[in-house]
Amino acid sequence: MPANLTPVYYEAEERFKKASVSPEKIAALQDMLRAIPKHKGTEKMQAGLKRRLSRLRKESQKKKSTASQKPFYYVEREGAGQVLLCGPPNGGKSQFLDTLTHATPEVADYPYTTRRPLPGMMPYQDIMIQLVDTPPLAPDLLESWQLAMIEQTDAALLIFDVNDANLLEQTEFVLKIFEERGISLGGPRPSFIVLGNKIDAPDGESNFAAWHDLYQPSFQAEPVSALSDDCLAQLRQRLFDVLKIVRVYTKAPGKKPEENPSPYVLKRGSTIVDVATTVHKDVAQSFKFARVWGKTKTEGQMVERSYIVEDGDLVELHG
Ligand SMILES: Nc1nc2c(ncn2[C@@H]2O[C@H](COP(=O)(O)OP(=O)(O)OP(=O)(O)O)[C@@H](O)[C@H]2O)c(=O)[nH]1
Ligand SMILES: [Mg+2]
Repeated sequence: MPANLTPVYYEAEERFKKASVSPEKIAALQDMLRAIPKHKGTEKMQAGLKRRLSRLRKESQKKKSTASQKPFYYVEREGAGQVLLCGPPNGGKSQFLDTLTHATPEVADYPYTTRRPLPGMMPYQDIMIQLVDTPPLAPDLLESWQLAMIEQTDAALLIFDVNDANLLEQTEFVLKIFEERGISLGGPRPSFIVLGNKIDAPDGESNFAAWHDLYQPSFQAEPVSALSDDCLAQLRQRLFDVLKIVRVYTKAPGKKPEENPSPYVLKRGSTIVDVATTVHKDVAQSFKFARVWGKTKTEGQMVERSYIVEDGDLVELHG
């Protein structure tokens, strides 16, 4: 039986091959395990991955007890997707985590407040998106795990304070370390949203405009204020869009849909067969056709195996 490995799996495998230290290898292996389709054809591969993972964990435990290592942080993905909050000191990263989630990070009007990553869950309609606050990207305390976390996340908010006297140095620094590490602001993963924050402050808008004009060949920044409800509402929507995910609801054949069904969350571009695989490997194996109620497919239209699901589709899987 073909393994049908997904692009997410191959991307994690690539990271595993490139990883030079155990924590990065462990993180990549965990992602491979999560991304591998769960069916009979991959059982051996799954077992192999688990064995490698357990060996690496044991090795790194041993190393920890024998050598005093620098800390390495990694935040396990939860919910519909992970968005990392990163950027220079004092830009407002923790402020966004504080306002958009129930987490309670330290927010302070001086740089270098945040010392380790802190996750929080942001409700978006009927799903949860994980936001992760991180320590600042700054020359004097940059750690390689900070860049590893950026490489491994689904999407990132890169936040600058447009009124900071060091804004240009900060921007140059971030562009330099990203380039050295091969992280592209226009790449497919992670997808970036670059924010020019604190436009509510005096001269905030004109400072944003000058900075935006200077750097727009390298990236497109968006003006924002963490203190504005309008900005925050738009940002929630942008975070959902940038994750490139779709929500699909299922119902049993011939029955009415549930009252408040929880959606299955899939990558944009997934097919109806991917939905069946996500629901259960048995469903995928016996899958014959589906009926779909959605924005473009109405009234239970029958669809083929290659049908690409859309956000909000309600599907009935027939075996
Ligand atoms: N006026 C204004 N102040 C803001 C805004 N966003 C954040 N702040 C303030 O800016 C200061 C720094 O915010 P933090 O969220 O702690 O910044 P940070 O990026 O987490 O800083 P580090 O953890 O040191 O990297 C705090 O006093 C915030 O209240 C904004 O949109 N407008
Ligand atoms: Mg902070």
